[in-house]
Amino acid sequence: MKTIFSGIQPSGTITLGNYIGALKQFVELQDEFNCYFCIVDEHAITVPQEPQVLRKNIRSLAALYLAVGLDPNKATLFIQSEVPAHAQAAWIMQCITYIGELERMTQFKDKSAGKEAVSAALLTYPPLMVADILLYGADLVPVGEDQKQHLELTRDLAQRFNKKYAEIFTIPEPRIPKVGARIMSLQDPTKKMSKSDPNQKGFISMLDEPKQIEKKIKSAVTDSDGVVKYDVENKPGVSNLMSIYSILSGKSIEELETMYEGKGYGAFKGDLAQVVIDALAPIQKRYTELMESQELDDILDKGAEKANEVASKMLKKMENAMGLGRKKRK
Ligand code: ATP
Ligand code: LTN
Repeated sequence: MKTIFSGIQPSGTITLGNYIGALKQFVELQDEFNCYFCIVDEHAITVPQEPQVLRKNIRSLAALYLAVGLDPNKATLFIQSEVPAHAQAAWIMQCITYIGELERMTQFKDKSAGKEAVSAALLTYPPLMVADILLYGADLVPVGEDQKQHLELTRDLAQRFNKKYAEIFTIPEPRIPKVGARIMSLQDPTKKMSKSDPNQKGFISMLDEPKQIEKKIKSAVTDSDGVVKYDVENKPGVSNLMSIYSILSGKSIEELETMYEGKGYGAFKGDLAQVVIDALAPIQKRYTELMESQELDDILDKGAEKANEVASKMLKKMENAMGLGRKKRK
């Protein structure tokens, strides 16, 4: 059975973009693969986080992973900081990474642009992600389009290590969905929808109430020609809304174009809001139940135990290969 690893940052409540680009795939994959899904809190602290808010977001993300349909009997769900091998392996990976490689990462450029104080960890973020993936021998990494460059670096570093020290790493492949790999901001359809966007109107959170969803979709930026047609280049706003509609309803883009021929954006947006509300309602219900239960902690405890077992073995192999410390007896 092939292995899958993926992670989401607890940097806010996850958005419809995270769901469509990542989480939705996770659920589809858990039957066929040996899956590890991680709440990457150590990645989240590369930018300032309020401790109480971070705690809350970690728990909330765990509940959402389960609420969308992740089954803890099939997949391992755990919190990154509860498995120390991640930070340890990240240090090792940093030692074989060139600064130039990190400075080229678009996520670093985007997140550091215009900021006065940028943490060193924002730059060294990718080797931690590389460590996450390689520790579990992942074959496949389901992510949205924005993570493609980080996956390329992961492959490069795995190959570099294998060549220089010992052939211990599997070279992972990204798994990017064909549709919905990049859901755009509702306020600026040239920017990806992001949970840490200071403009709340730009994203739909998985926990938004029906009224908020309706409001956000109604005020989504479109264009002035009033035609519901998929054309990313000239009609990025409408095309983005159509992608969301298509993925959540199962209707094809062509079907949507026919359905809304001559109807304008009002009707289209109204229906889309309902589609989103209906898709999120059962998830939100299950989420509330989970947040109130003890089940969540039991699942995370078990997940951390299993992850620690697997990750510490690989970390030992890495340390041995590099000659760190004394040779491990077992
Ligand atoms: P942040 O705003 O804090 O940087 P984010 O919303 O970009 O966070 P991540 O936690 O970095 O989300 O990403 C989790 C997963 O969701 C990744 O696989 C990422 O590729 C995917 N993803 C994030 N944003 C989108 C989007 N707009 N469309 C599709 N997939 C996305
Ligand atoms: N960098 C990713 C989150 C992330 C991740 C991972 C994704 C951290 N570690 C390992 C896949 C595999 C992001 O910003 N979306």
